[in-house]
Amino acid sequence: MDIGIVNKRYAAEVDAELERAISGCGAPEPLISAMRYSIKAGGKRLRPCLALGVCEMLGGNAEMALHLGCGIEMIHTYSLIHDDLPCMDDDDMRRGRPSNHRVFGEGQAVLAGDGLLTFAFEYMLGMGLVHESKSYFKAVHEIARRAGVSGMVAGQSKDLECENSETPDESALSFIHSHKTADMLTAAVLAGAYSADAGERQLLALERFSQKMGLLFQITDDILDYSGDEALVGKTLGKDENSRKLTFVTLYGIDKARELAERTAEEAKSILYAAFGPGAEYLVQTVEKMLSRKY
Ligand code: GRG
Repeated sequence: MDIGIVNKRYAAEVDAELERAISGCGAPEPLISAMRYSIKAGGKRLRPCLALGVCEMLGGNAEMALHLGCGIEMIHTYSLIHDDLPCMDDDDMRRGRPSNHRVFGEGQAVLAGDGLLTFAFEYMLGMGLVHESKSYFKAVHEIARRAGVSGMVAGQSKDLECENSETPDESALSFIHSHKTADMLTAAVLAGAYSADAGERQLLALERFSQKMGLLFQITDDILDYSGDEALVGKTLGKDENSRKLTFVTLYGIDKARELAERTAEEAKSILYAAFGPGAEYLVQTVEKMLSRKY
């Protein structure tokens, strides 16, 4: 399997479905343009690809995974728009182009984020009425929980609280990455699993795997902020150190952060081999790609 080819196929399906959904969402101008601007800004589509990849790995219903994956991508995109606002990370660039509020103004950017978040659930629940599957609704509940006040929003809140903190705090860092970053990746993996009616043991193994993958993703994100290529990453780099943000690089240094990334990738793969054997090739390659990512 060549994961690059597989993900290209998934991303094309996701792009087409997102465009179809957003076109019919009923938002007026300029709200619709602001929502579409960020949705179509060229993200990696990592989360919907994960949902589709896990669903295919377990022989599930690809339509369900596509609908859940697109909802997750809308939620992810809202979080990026809000994260870039001056009251949060204050970033001028995202996905290689000016961030949403730089183009549409702060008010419309807040609303584009609100719109994507709310529409994500309108869309996923609407599709749920077509699928009529209890597992699908379990997935929507899981997504809501992991995006919300005990998930990504909680992680972002702690992250803001820890900015400029004088004392490095490992437990705060662990809380931040596991909620701000890993929860939405976990939601995507579990959405794929629910689309395949996965059993408890598979769900548990995938949850454990996703937490490791989320940790790996955050460490590589912090490494890219320290030593990545701005043109490839598509956003302003070096901000973590300048704003004395709590990250794996500011806490442990670059060499230890790289070591930790490698160890975490091995741990993630071990969970996969133990639970799924060679059938987990898609996720194994995802981990390897994440470890060496340049953007
Ligand atoms: C505003 C509630 C709220 C949350 C914001 C997304 C986020 C939480 C913060 C962004 C800061 C950050 C770098 C988080 C690390 C993980 C992350 C979400 C990175 C961006 O995801 P990618 O690389 O982005 O998958 P693309 O653009 O490819 O989709």
